[in-house]
Amino acid sequence: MSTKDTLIKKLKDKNAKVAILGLGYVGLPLAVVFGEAGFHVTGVDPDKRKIDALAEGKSYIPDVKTETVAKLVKDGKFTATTDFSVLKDMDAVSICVPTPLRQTGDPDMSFIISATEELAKYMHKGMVVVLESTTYPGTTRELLLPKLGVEHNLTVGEDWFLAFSPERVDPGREDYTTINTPKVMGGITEACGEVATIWYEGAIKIVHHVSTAEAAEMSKLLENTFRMINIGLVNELAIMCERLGVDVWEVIDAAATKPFGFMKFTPGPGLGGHCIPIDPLYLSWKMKSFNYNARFIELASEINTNMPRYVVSRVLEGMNDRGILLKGSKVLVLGVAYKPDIDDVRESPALDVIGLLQKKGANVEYHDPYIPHIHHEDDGWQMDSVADIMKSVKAADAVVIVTNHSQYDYKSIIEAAKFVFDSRNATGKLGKNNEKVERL
Ligand code: SAJ
Repeated sequence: MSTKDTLIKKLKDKNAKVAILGLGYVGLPLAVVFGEAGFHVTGVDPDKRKIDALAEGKSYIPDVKTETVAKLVKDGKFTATTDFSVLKDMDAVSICVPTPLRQTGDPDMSFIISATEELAKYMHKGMVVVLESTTYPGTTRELLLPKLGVEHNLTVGEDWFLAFSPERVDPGREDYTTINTPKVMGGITEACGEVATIWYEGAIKIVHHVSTAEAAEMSKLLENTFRMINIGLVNELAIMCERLGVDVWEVIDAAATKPFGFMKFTPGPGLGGHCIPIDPLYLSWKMKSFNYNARFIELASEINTNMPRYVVSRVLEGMNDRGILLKGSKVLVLGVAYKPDIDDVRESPALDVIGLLQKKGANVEYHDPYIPHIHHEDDGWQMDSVADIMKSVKAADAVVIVTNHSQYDYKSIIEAAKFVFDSRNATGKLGKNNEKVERL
Protein backbone atom coordinates (compact mmCIF):
# COMPACT_ATOMS: atom_id res chain seq x y z
CA MET A 1 0.00 0.00 0.00
CA SER A 2 1.23 3.55 -0.74
CA THR A 3 2.09 5.93 2.08
CA LYS A 4 -1.06 7.84 1.21
CA ASP A 5 -3.34 4.79 1.31
CA THR A 6 -1.78 3.60 4.57
CA LEU A 7 -2.37 6.99 6.18
CA ILE A 8 -5.93 7.23 4.84
CA LYS A 9 -6.70 3.82 6.35
CA LYS A 10 -5.30 4.93 9.73
CA LEU A 11 -7.39 8.11 9.58
CA LYS A 12 -10.58 6.30 8.59
CA ASP A 13 -10.03 3.65 11.29
CA LYS A 14 -9.31 6.44 13.83
CA ASN A 15 -5.96 4.73 14.60
CA ALA A 16 -4.04 7.79 13.47
CA LYS A 17 -2.35 9.60 16.35
CA VAL A 18 -3.45 13.24 16.31
CA ALA A 19 -1.52 16.22 17.71
CA ILE A 20 -2.76 19.80 18.13
CA LEU A 21 -0.05 22.46 18.37
CA GLY A 22 -1.38 25.44 20.32
CA LEU A 23 -4.14 24.89 22.89
CA GLY A 24 -5.93 28.23 22.85
CA TYR A 25 -9.53 29.13 21.96
CA VAL A 26 -9.06 27.32 18.61
CA GLY A 27 -6.74 24.41 19.47
CA LEU A 28 -8.41 23.13 22.64
CA PRO A 29 -11.94 22.88 21.15
CA LEU A 30 -10.40 21.17 18.10
CA ALA A 31 -8.53 18.69 20.33
CA VAL A 32 -11.80 17.88 22.11
CA VAL A 33 -13.67 17.38 18.85
CA PHE A 34 -11.03 14.94 17.55
CA GLY A 35 -10.88 13.17 20.94
CA GLU A 36 -14.65 12.76 21.11
CA ALA A 37 -14.60 11.46 17.53
CA GLY A 38 -12.41 8.58 18.72
CA PHE A 39 -8.88 9.70 17.85
CA HIS A 40 -6.13 9.66 20.46
CA VAL A 41 -5.15 13.32 20.76
CA THR A 42 -1.96 14.86 22.13
CA GLY A 43 -2.10 18.57 22.85
CA VAL A 44 1.23 20.39 22.67
CA ASP A 45 1.69 23.91 24.03
CA PRO A 46 4.73 25.69 25.50
CA ASP A 47 2.57 27.22 28.26
CA LYS A 48 3.06 24.89 31.24
CA ARG A 49 0.08 26.41 33.07
CA LYS A 50 -2.20 25.23 30.30
CA ILE A 51 -0.66 21.76 30.31
CA ASP A 52 -0.87 21.43 34.10
CA ALA A 53 -4.54 22.45 34.05
CA LEU A 54 -5.34 19.95 31.29
CA ALA A 55 -3.39 17.18 33.03
CA GLU A 56 -5.71 17.73 36.01
CA GLY A 57 -8.67 17.46 33.64
CA LYS A 58 -9.44 21.19 33.87
CA SER A 59 -10.41 23.53 31.03
CA TYR A 60 -9.33 27.20 30.88
CA ILE A 61 -11.39 27.95 27.73
CA PRO A 62 -15.00 29.02 28.50
CA ASP A 63 -16.30 27.18 25.40
CA VAL A 64 -14.78 23.87 26.62
CA LYS A 65 -16.37 22.32 29.70
CA THR A 66 -13.99 21.00 32.37
CA GLU A 67 -15.99 17.79 32.58
CA THR A 68 -15.38 17.25 28.86
CA VAL A 69 -11.61 17.52 29.31
CA ALA A 70 -11.71 15.40 32.47
CA LYS A 71 -13.55 12.58 30.67
CA LEU A 72 -11.15 12.56 27.70
CA VAL A 73 -8.14 12.54 30.05
CA LYS A 74 -9.69 9.79 32.18
CA ASP A 75 -10.51 7.70 29.09
CA GLY A 76 -6.92 8.08 27.91
CA LYS A 77 -8.07 9.85 24.72
CA PHE A 78 -6.31 13.13 25.48
CA THR A 79 -2.90 13.93 26.88
CA ALA A 80 -1.16 17.31 26.99
CA THR A 81 2.52 18.18 27.06
CA THR A 82 5.04 20.95 26.59
CA ASP A 83 7.37 18.42 24.98
CA PHE A 84 7.37 18.76 21.19
CA SER A 85 9.33 15.49 20.77
CA VAL A 86 6.05 13.58 21.07
CA LEU A 87 5.50 14.68 17.46
CA LYS A 88 7.90 11.95 16.26
CA ASP A 89 5.10 9.43 16.91
CA MET A 90 2.27 11.50 15.43
CA ASP A 91 0.45 10.87 12.15
CA ALA A 92 -1.74 13.99 11.92
CA VAL A 93 -0.79 17.43 13.24
CA SER A 94 -2.92 20.60 13.32
CA ILE A 95 -1.21 23.96 13.99
CA CYS A 96 -3.42 26.45 15.86
CA VAL A 97 -1.17 29.30 16.96
CA PRO A 98 -1.79 33.08 17.07
CA THR A 99 -1.15 35.35 14.10
CA PRO A 100 -1.20 38.88 15.55
CA LEU A 101 0.17 42.08 14.04
CA ARG A 102 3.46 43.69 14.98
CA GLN A 103 3.54 47.26 16.25
CA THR A 104 4.47 48.23 12.67
CA GLY A 105 1.17 46.78 11.43
CA ASP A 106 2.97 43.93 9.64
CA PRO A 107 2.03 40.26 10.22
CA ASP A 108 3.73 38.66 13.20
CA MET A 109 4.57 35.18 11.87
CA SER A 110 6.78 34.28 14.84
CA PHE A 111 4.29 31.81 16.36
CA ILE A 112 3.80 29.96 13.06
CA ILE A 113 7.55 29.90 12.44
CA SER A 114 8.41 28.55 15.89
CA ALA A 115 5.72 25.87 15.78
CA THR A 116 6.84 24.86 12.27
CA GLU A 117 10.49 24.73 13.28
CA GLU A 118 9.67 22.51 16.26
CA LEU A 119 7.52 20.23 14.12
CA ALA A 120 10.24 20.09 11.44
CA LYS A 121 12.52 18.28 13.90
CA TYR A 122 10.09 15.35 14.01
CA MET A 123 8.74 15.16 10.46
CA HIS A 124 8.54 11.64 9.02
CA LYS A 125 6.88 9.78 6.17
CA GLY A 126 3.18 9.25 6.51
CA MET A 127 2.26 12.54 8.24
CA VAL A 128 -0.51 15.00 7.41
CA VAL A 129 -0.11 18.60 8.63
CA VAL A 130 -2.89 21.22 8.64
CA LEU A 131 -2.34 24.92 9.42
CA GLU A 132 -5.41 26.62 10.97
CA SER A 133 -3.99 30.01 11.91
CA THR A 134 -5.41 32.89 9.89
CA THR A 135 -2.67 34.18 7.62
CA TYR A 136 -1.85 35.71 4.23
CA PRO A 137 -2.37 33.62 1.08
CA GLY A 138 0.78 31.64 0.29
CA THR A 139 1.92 31.05 3.89
CA THR A 140 1.36 27.27 3.78
CA ARG A 141 3.24 26.83 0.52
CA GLU A 142 5.96 29.43 0.99
CA LEU A 143 6.74 29.00 4.68
CA LEU A 144 5.63 25.55 5.89
CA LEU A 145 6.34 23.45 2.79
CA PRO A 146 10.10 24.20 2.62
CA LYS A 147 10.67 23.84 6.37
CA LEU A 148 8.61 20.66 6.82
CA GLY A 149 9.23 18.78 3.59
CA VAL A 150 11.93 20.00 1.28
CA GLU A 151 14.57 20.14 4.03
CA HIS A 152 13.80 16.50 4.92
CA ASN A 153 13.72 15.12 1.39
CA LEU A 154 10.07 14.27 1.88
CA THR A 155 7.92 14.65 -1.23
CA VAL A 156 4.72 16.49 -0.41
CA GLY A 157 1.61 14.75 -1.72
CA GLU A 158 3.37 11.39 -1.67
CA ASP A 159 5.47 10.94 1.50
CA TRP A 160 3.53 13.52 3.55
CA PHE A 161 0.54 15.82 3.15
CA LEU A 162 0.10 19.54 3.86
CA ALA A 163 -3.08 21.66 3.85
CA PHE A 164 -4.69 24.84 5.20
CA SER A 165 -8.03 24.98 7.00
CA PRO A 166 -9.13 28.33 8.43
CA GLU A 167 -10.39 28.35 12.00
CA ARG A 168 -13.94 29.64 12.40
CA VAL A 169 -14.24 29.69 16.17
CA ASP A 170 -16.44 32.45 17.52
CA PRO A 171 -15.77 32.43 21.28
CA GLY A 172 -18.97 32.33 23.31
CA ARG A 173 -21.15 31.26 20.41
CA GLU A 174 -23.25 28.19 21.20
CA ASP A 175 -25.24 27.59 18.02
CA TYR A 176 -22.15 27.11 15.84
CA THR A 177 -19.15 25.39 17.43
CA THR A 178 -16.10 23.58 16.04
CA ILE A 179 -18.02 20.36 15.27
CA ASN A 180 -20.93 21.89 13.31
CA THR A 181 -19.33 24.93 11.65
CA PRO A 182 -18.48 23.99 8.04
CA LYS A 183 -14.72 23.74 7.62
CA VAL A 184 -12.89 24.83 4.45
CA MET A 185 -9.87 22.66 3.51
CA GLY A 186 -7.30 23.26 0.78
CA GLY A 187 -4.13 21.23 0.10
CA ILE A 188 -0.74 21.96 -1.40
CA THR A 189 -1.60 19.18 -3.87
CA GLU A 190 -4.85 17.42 -4.71
CA ALA A 191 -3.68 14.39 -2.70
CA CYS A 192 -2.88 16.67 0.29
CA GLY A 193 -6.37 18.11 0.20
CA GLU A 194 -7.90 14.65 -0.09
CA VAL A 195 -5.99 13.24 2.90
CA ALA A 196 -6.61 16.29 5.10
CA THR A 197 -10.31 16.31 4.18
CA ILE A 198 -10.64 12.63 5.10
CA TRP A 199 -8.95 13.35 8.45
CA TYR A 200 -11.21 16.27 9.35
CA GLU A 201 -14.35 14.51 8.07
CA GLY A 202 -13.68 11.96 10.79
CA ALA A 203 -14.65 14.57 13.37
CA ILE A 204 -16.31 17.61 11.76
CA LYS A 205 -19.73 17.45 10.15
CA ILE A 206 -19.03 19.41 6.95
CA VAL A 207 -15.62 19.82 5.31
CA HIS A 208 -15.63 21.96 2.15
CA HIS A 209 -12.65 20.87 0.03
CA VAL A 210 -11.20 23.60 -2.20
CA SER A 211 -8.49 23.13 -4.83
CA THR A 212 -5.50 24.78 -3.12
CA ALA A 213 -4.19 25.98 0.23
CA GLU A 214 -4.22 29.53 -1.15
CA ALA A 215 -7.95 29.32 -1.91
CA ALA A 216 -8.56 28.24 1.68
CA GLU A 217 -6.30 30.97 3.09
CA MET A 218 -8.04 33.58 0.91
CA SER A 219 -11.56 32.44 1.80
CA LYS A 220 -10.93 33.16 5.47
CA LEU A 221 -9.61 36.63 4.69
CA LEU A 222 -12.69 37.31 2.53
CA GLU A 223 -14.97 36.34 5.45
CA ASN A 224 -13.39 38.77 7.87
CA THR A 225 -12.54 41.50 5.37
CA PHE A 226 -16.20 41.47 4.38
CA ARG A 227 -17.11 42.25 8.01
CA MET A 228 -14.42 44.87 8.50
CA ILE A 229 -15.34 46.79 5.33
CA ASN A 230 -19.07 46.72 6.05
CA ILE A 231 -18.49 47.93 9.58
CA GLY A 232 -16.36 50.71 8.08
CA LEU A 233 -19.23 51.55 5.75
CA VAL A 234 -21.77 51.99 8.55
CA ASN A 235 -19.25 53.90 10.65
CA GLU A 236 -18.84 56.37 7.80
CA LEU A 237 -22.63 56.41 7.39
CA ALA A 238 -22.90 57.43 11.07
CA ILE A 239 -20.60 60.38 10.42
CA MET A 240 -22.58 61.37 7.32
CA CYS A 241 -25.94 61.04 9.12
CA GLU A 242 -24.74 63.25 11.96
CA ARG A 243 -23.83 65.95 9.40
CA LEU A 244 -27.23 65.51 7.75
CA GLY A 245 -29.12 65.54 11.05
CA VAL A 246 -30.47 62.06 10.31
CA ASP A 247 -30.69 59.21 12.89
CA VAL A 248 -28.27 56.57 11.59
CA TRP A 249 -29.84 53.87 13.78
CA GLU A 250 -33.27 54.54 12.29
CA VAL A 251 -31.76 54.47 8.80
CA ILE A 252 -30.03 51.11 9.36
CA ASP A 253 -33.11 49.54 10.96
CA ALA A 254 -35.13 50.72 7.96
CA ALA A 255 -32.65 49.26 5.47
CA ALA A 256 -32.64 46.02 7.46
CA THR A 257 -36.36 45.55 6.77
CA LYS A 258 -35.26 44.50 3.27
CA PRO A 259 -35.50 40.69 3.41
CA PHE A 260 -32.85 40.16 0.72
CA GLY A 261 -29.73 41.83 -0.61
CA PHE A 262 -28.84 43.57 2.63
CA MET A 263 -26.97 42.50 5.79
CA LYS A 264 -27.20 44.64 8.94
CA PHE A 265 -24.08 46.02 10.53
CA THR A 266 -24.06 48.70 13.22
CA PRO A 267 -21.71 51.64 13.79
CA GLY A 268 -19.66 51.86 16.95
CA PRO A 269 -16.56 53.31 18.63
CA GLY A 270 -14.21 51.27 16.44
CA LEU A 271 -13.06 47.71 15.78
CA GLY A 272 -11.82 45.39 18.47
CA GLY A 273 -10.94 41.74 18.78
CA HIS A 274 -8.22 39.47 17.51
CA CYS A 275 -9.76 38.79 14.08
CA ILE A 276 -11.65 41.57 12.33
CA PRO A 277 -9.24 44.48 12.76
CA ILE A 278 -6.25 42.25 12.02
CA ASP A 279 -7.04 39.60 9.39
CA PRO A 280 -7.70 42.03 6.50
CA LEU A 281 -4.33 43.68 7.09
CA TYR A 282 -2.65 40.33 6.42
CA LEU A 283 -4.18 40.49 2.94
CA SER A 284 -3.31 44.14 2.23
CA TRP A 285 0.20 43.49 3.48
CA LYS A 286 0.64 40.50 1.10
CA MET A 287 -0.76 42.48 -1.85
CA LYS A 288 1.97 45.08 -1.37
CA SER A 289 4.46 42.44 -2.57
CA PHE A 290 2.44 42.38 -5.81
CA ASN A 291 2.54 46.19 -5.96
CA TYR A 292 -1.21 46.19 -5.45
CA ASN A 293 -2.85 48.62 -3.02
CA ALA A 294 -5.91 47.02 -1.37
CA ARG A 295 -7.79 50.33 -1.26
CA PHE A 296 -11.06 49.05 0.26
CA ILE A 297 -9.17 47.51 3.19
CA GLU A 298 -6.98 50.55 3.70
CA LEU A 299 -9.93 52.97 3.61
CA ALA A 300 -12.16 50.88 5.91
CA SER A 301 -9.26 50.41 8.31
CA GLU A 302 -8.68 54.18 8.32
CA ILE A 303 -12.35 54.88 9.07
CA ASN A 304 -12.59 52.21 11.78
CA THR A 305 -9.32 53.28 13.39
CA ASN A 306 -10.55 56.87 13.51
CA MET A 307 -13.83 56.05 15.30
CA PRO A 308 -12.44 56.39 18.86
CA ARG A 309 -11.30 59.92 17.96
CA TYR A 310 -14.69 60.66 16.40
CA VAL A 311 -16.49 59.42 19.55
CA VAL A 312 -14.32 61.65 21.76
CA SER A 313 -15.03 64.63 19.49
CA ARG A 314 -18.77 63.99 19.88
CA VAL A 315 -18.40 63.70 23.67
CA LEU A 316 -16.52 67.00 23.71
CA GLU A 317 -19.26 68.61 21.61
CA GLY A 318 -22.05 67.21 23.79
CA MET A 319 -20.39 68.43 26.99
CA ASN A 320 -19.73 71.82 25.43
CA ASP A 321 -23.39 72.14 24.40
CA ARG A 322 -24.26 71.58 28.07
CA GLY A 323 -21.67 74.02 29.38
CA ILE A 324 -19.46 71.30 30.79
CA LEU A 325 -15.72 71.70 30.28
CA LEU A 326 -14.02 68.39 29.37
CA LYS A 327 -10.68 69.45 30.84
CA GLY A 328 -10.69 68.50 34.53
CA SER A 329 -14.11 66.83 34.21
CA LYS A 330 -15.02 63.36 35.45
CA VAL A 331 -15.87 60.96 32.63
CA LEU A 332 -17.11 57.41 33.21
CA VAL A 333 -16.65 54.92 30.36
CA LEU A 334 -19.16 52.05 30.47
CA GLY A 335 -17.98 48.78 28.90
CA VAL A 336 -14.38 48.20 27.73
CA ALA A 337 -14.60 44.64 26.31
CA TYR A 338 -14.30 44.64 22.51
CA LYS A 339 -17.89 43.52 22.10
CA PRO A 340 -20.87 43.04 24.43
CA ASP A 341 -21.12 40.30 27.06
CA ILE A 342 -17.58 38.91 26.72
CA ASP A 343 -14.45 39.31 28.83
CA ASP A 344 -11.96 40.04 26.04
CA VAL A 345 -10.42 43.50 25.81
CA ARG A 346 -7.91 42.79 23.00
CA GLU A 347 -7.71 45.67 20.50
CA SER A 348 -10.77 47.15 22.19
CA PRO A 349 -11.50 50.71 20.96
CA ALA A 350 -12.41 51.55 24.57
CA LEU A 351 -8.70 51.69 25.36
CA ASP A 352 -8.25 54.36 22.68
CA VAL A 353 -11.31 56.31 23.84
CA ILE A 354 -9.98 56.36 27.41
CA GLY A 355 -6.49 57.40 26.26
CA LEU A 356 -7.85 60.23 24.09
CA LEU A 357 -10.12 61.53 26.89
CA GLN A 358 -7.19 61.51 29.29
CA LYS A 359 -5.04 63.42 26.77
CA LYS A 360 -7.77 66.10 26.69
CA GLY A 361 -7.48 66.45 30.45
CA ALA A 362 -10.48 64.42 31.60
CA ASN A 363 -10.34 62.31 34.75
CA VAL A 364 -11.48 58.99 33.34
CA GLU A 365 -12.88 55.99 35.20
CA TYR A 366 -14.45 52.88 33.71
CA HIS A 367 -16.86 50.14 34.61
CA ASP A 368 -17.06 46.73 32.99
CA PRO A 369 -18.61 43.71 34.73
CA TYR A 370 -16.37 41.37 32.73
CA ILE A 371 -13.07 43.27 32.91
CA PRO A 372 -11.94 44.04 36.48
CA HIS A 373 -8.65 45.63 35.44
CA ILE A 374 -7.16 47.14 32.31
CA HIS A 375 -3.53 47.89 31.55
CA HIS A 376 -2.68 49.90 28.45
CA GLU A 377 0.77 48.58 27.53
CA ASP A 378 1.60 51.24 24.93
CA ASP A 379 0.63 54.29 27.02
CA GLY A 380 1.52 52.62 30.31
CA TRP A 381 -1.63 53.50 32.28
CA GLN A 382 -3.78 51.04 34.15
CA MET A 383 -7.01 51.18 36.15
CA ASP A 384 -9.60 49.05 37.89
CA SER A 385 -13.28 48.90 37.10
CA VAL A 386 -15.19 51.13 39.54
CA ALA A 387 -16.91 49.16 42.31
CA ASP A 388 -20.20 51.07 42.49
CA ILE A 389 -21.44 51.86 38.99
CA MET A 390 -24.40 54.03 39.99
CA LYS A 391 -22.34 56.06 42.43
CA SER A 392 -19.83 56.71 39.60
CA VAL A 393 -22.61 57.51 37.12
CA LYS A 394 -24.01 60.12 39.52
CA ALA A 395 -20.57 61.63 40.15
CA ALA A 396 -19.58 61.81 36.49
CA ASP A 397 -19.89 64.91 34.35
CA ALA A 398 -20.31 62.59 31.37
CA VAL A 399 -21.00 58.88 30.90
CA VAL A 400 -19.72 57.32 27.64
CA ILE A 401 -21.27 53.97 26.66
CA VAL A 402 -18.55 52.23 24.67
CA THR A 403 -19.62 48.58 25.02
CA ASN A 404 -23.30 47.80 25.37
CA HIS A 405 -23.29 44.90 27.83
CA SER A 406 -26.79 43.46 28.20
CA GLN A 407 -26.73 43.59 31.99
CA TYR A 408 -26.58 47.39 32.24
CA ASP A 409 -29.77 49.13 33.45
CA TYR A 410 -29.75 51.91 30.87
CA LYS A 411 -32.93 53.52 32.21
CA SER A 412 -31.38 54.05 35.67
CA ILE A 413 -28.11 55.17 34.10
CA ILE A 414 -29.82 57.88 32.07
CA GLU A 415 -31.86 59.01 35.11
CA ALA A 416 -28.76 59.30 37.32
CA ALA A 417 -26.40 60.81 34.74
CA LYS A 418 -25.85 64.46 33.81
CA PHE A 419 -24.91 63.61 30.22
CA VAL A 420 -24.67 60.29 28.33
CA PHE A 421 -22.89 59.71 25.04
CA ASP A 422 -24.12 56.40 23.63
CA SER A 423 -21.79 55.01 20.91
CA ARG A 424 -23.78 51.76 20.51
CA ASN A 425 -27.44 52.82 20.58
CA ALA A 426 -27.59 50.85 23.83
CA THR A 427 -30.16 53.29 25.19
CA GLY A 428 -32.35 52.84 22.09
CA LYS A 429 -35.78 54.50 22.46
CA LEU A 430 -34.84 55.73 25.97
CA GLY A 431 -32.03 57.74 24.47
CA LYS A 432 -33.84 59.03 21.37
CA ASN A 433 -34.99 62.66 21.83
CA ASN A 434 -33.76 62.61 25.44
CA GLU A 435 -31.96 65.89 26.18
CA LYS A 436 -29.48 64.07 28.45
CA VAL A 437 -28.41 61.64 25.73
CA GLU A 438 -26.43 62.00 22.51
CA ARG A 439 -26.00 58.96 20.25
CA LEU A 440 -23.48 58.15 17.54
N1 SAJ B 1 -18.66 45.50 15.28
C1 SAJ B 1 -19.26 46.69 14.93
N2 SAJ B 1 -20.39 46.63 14.16
C2 SAJ B 1 -20.92 45.45 13.74
C3 SAJ B 1 -20.27 44.24 14.11
C4 SAJ B 1 -19.14 44.28 14.88
O1 SAJ B 1 -18.81 47.77 15.31
O2 SAJ B 1 -21.94 45.46 13.06
C5 SAJ B 1 -17.42 45.55 16.07
C6 SAJ B 1 -17.54 44.83 17.38
O3 SAJ B 1 -18.01 45.69 18.40
C7 SAJ B 1 -16.11 44.38 17.64
C8 SAJ B 1 -15.56 44.16 16.24
O4 SAJ B 1 -16.42 44.87 15.35
O5 SAJ B 1 -15.38 45.40 18.28
C9 SAJ B 1 -15.53 42.68 15.83
O6 SAJ B 1 -16.79 42.19 16.11
P1 SAJ B 1 -17.32 40.77 15.51
O7 SAJ B 1 -18.78 40.70 15.76
O8 SAJ B 1 -16.85 40.59 14.13
O9 SAJ B 1 -16.70 39.72 16.50
P2 SAJ B 1 -15.35 38.94 16.49
O10 SAJ B 1 -14.16 39.78 16.37
O11 SAJ B 1 -15.45 38.04 17.66
O12 SAJ B 1 -15.43 38.12 15.13
C10 SAJ B 1 -15.63 36.75 15.16
C11 SAJ B 1 -15.15 36.27 13.82
N3 SAJ B 1 -15.04 34.85 13.87
C12 SAJ B 1 -13.94 34.28 13.33
O13 SAJ B 1 -13.06 34.91 12.79
C13 SAJ B 1 -13.87 32.81 13.40
C14 SAJ B 1 -16.12 36.66 12.73
O14 SAJ B 1 -15.78 35.97 11.51
C15 SAJ B 1 -17.51 36.30 13.11
O15 SAJ B 1 -18.40 36.67 12.06
C16 SAJ B 1 -17.87 37.06 14.38
O16 SAJ B 1 -17.00 36.51 15.40
C17 SAJ B 1 -19.32 36.85 14.76
O17 SAJ B 1 -20.15 36.77 13.83
O18 SAJ B 1 -19.58 36.86 15.96
